[in-house]
Amino acid sequence: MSSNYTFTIIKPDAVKSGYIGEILAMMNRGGFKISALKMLQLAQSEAEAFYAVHKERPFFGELVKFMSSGPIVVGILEKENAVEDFRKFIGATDPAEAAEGTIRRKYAHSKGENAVHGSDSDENAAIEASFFFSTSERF
Ligand code: FUP
Repeated sequence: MSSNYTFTIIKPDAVKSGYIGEILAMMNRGGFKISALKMLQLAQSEAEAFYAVHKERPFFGELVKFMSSGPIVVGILEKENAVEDFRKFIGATDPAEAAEGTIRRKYAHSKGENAVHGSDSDENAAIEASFFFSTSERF
């Protein structure tokens, strides 16, 4: 059975462009309920730890640099079938391939600076949510 939450990040590009409010509103309208939320900036070492699964990929260095370059907003979103539905809702990794009406189509500029993150499995949603939130910060 799939769990009912996913983990999201509004990335530095979208925060810098002033899209926090619009993106959160879009998530709400899409049926995702915010059950945890905070704004912070990752240290380089924290970004490396969060993206450790990608450490062999050629873009790892750039990804870490970008994700620690400015403030981000992290959150937990609740909905039935949250992980799969949210992946569809944000669109393809490359905004040029993201479907009309998705968050990345609307707010992302490139494959690297692509506005938002969404967990790719229930297992990763649990790992990522607990990376940022203690139990007293989850509602
Ligand atoms: P996604 O799950 O859609 O975020 O995409 P991936 O798991 O393929 O990639 C993880 C992160 O690596 C993306 F958010 C952006 C970054 N990335 C790049 O910087 N360059 C690439 O060519 C592919 C991904």
